[in-house]
Amino acid sequence: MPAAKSPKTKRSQIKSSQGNSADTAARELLRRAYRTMLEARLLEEKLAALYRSGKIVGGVFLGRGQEALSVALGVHLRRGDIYAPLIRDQAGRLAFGDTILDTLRTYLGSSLGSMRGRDGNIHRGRPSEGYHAMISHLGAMVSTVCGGLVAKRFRGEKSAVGATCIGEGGTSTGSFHEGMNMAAVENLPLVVVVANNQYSYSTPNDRQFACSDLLSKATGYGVVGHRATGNDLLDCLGVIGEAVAAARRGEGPQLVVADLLRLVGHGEHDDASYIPEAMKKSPLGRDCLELARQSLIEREWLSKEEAVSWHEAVEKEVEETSSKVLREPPPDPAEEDWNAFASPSLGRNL
Ligand SMILES: Cc1ncc(C[n+]2csc(CCOP(=O)(O)OP(=O)(O)O)c2C)c(N)n1
Repeated sequence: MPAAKSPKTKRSQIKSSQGNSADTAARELLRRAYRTMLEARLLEEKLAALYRSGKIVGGVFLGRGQEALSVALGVHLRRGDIYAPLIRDQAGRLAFGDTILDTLRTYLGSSLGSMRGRDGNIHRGRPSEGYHAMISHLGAMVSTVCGGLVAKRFRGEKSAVGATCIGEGGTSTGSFHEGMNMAAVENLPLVVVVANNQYSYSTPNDRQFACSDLLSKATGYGVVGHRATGNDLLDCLGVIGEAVAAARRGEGPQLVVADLLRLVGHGEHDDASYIPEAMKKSPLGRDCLELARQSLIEREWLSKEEAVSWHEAVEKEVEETSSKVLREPPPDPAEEDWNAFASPSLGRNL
């Protein structure tokens, strides 16, 4: 039985000095992560506008303010890994290989999308590529990733990791407990990233859990804990990079807890008026995208001109893709052949 491991605090492994290949790799990783955050932000702004103009059916839940944490997990996963994103993980999804085109096709109900216009917005994935479609019931994805990892173990696939994200509210569910416990007992290469955005919808943390520090849950399960600053891209990349590497080395489940604030309502139907102004103005409320841009420019890893041209290019791509998808055909019920419970094309590589 492995001994309970104490939570760790890891600081960023990404240094600002320049001149060797490690620095070049760090620079490219940071630039790629920032560009992906920008894509997620501008894509979600478009989704919010489409929702308000009545073009999207169902809810729209955004990850504004959580892109640094989300992307940091997505960029550290690779082909053969399992990724189960949650509602605020547009940035992680894009980093894991999802596209602006397929995202818009799903939200706008195009029959040409991977969900063929049949499923709502965030419940999209490609299980055969290890990209799990989200189940709404909070905590459930911990178990689906554990199941996928056990399947890989049976097949003798040794180097894959499985990862999921969850809000702090989701850590209060029975599913989270069962999944974490199973991962710990089986010593699975699981990485769980907890975005502690202080509110579970409108419920504040003191009505959600009684421990003084969420990271102490790691000790309770006997897994390694890491702490990241949720709106600091460099820190998120360093800490999550270490957590993913440790899981890949066979060191068992890793729990990352990051404090931040979502800079929008729970969904686009919510104005977040329950979040106090003082909290919004505190360091927690600083915009991770703006901080990442400043940090890249200060290091001279991105010029101001490049930042502007990236913004314009992504905006253009989002606009053009949205116009194209709005003209695509909706699903035709008479043509449907996709079964509710099993489909030969799904599930081979869970
Ligand atoms: C088991 C379960 N209970 C309730 C809900 C409804 N619900 C969806 S999101 C949400 C709030 C989640 O809060 P948190 O886990 O902190 O994530 P955040 O929204 O803050 O990112 C709730 C209550 C659900 N999906 N599943």
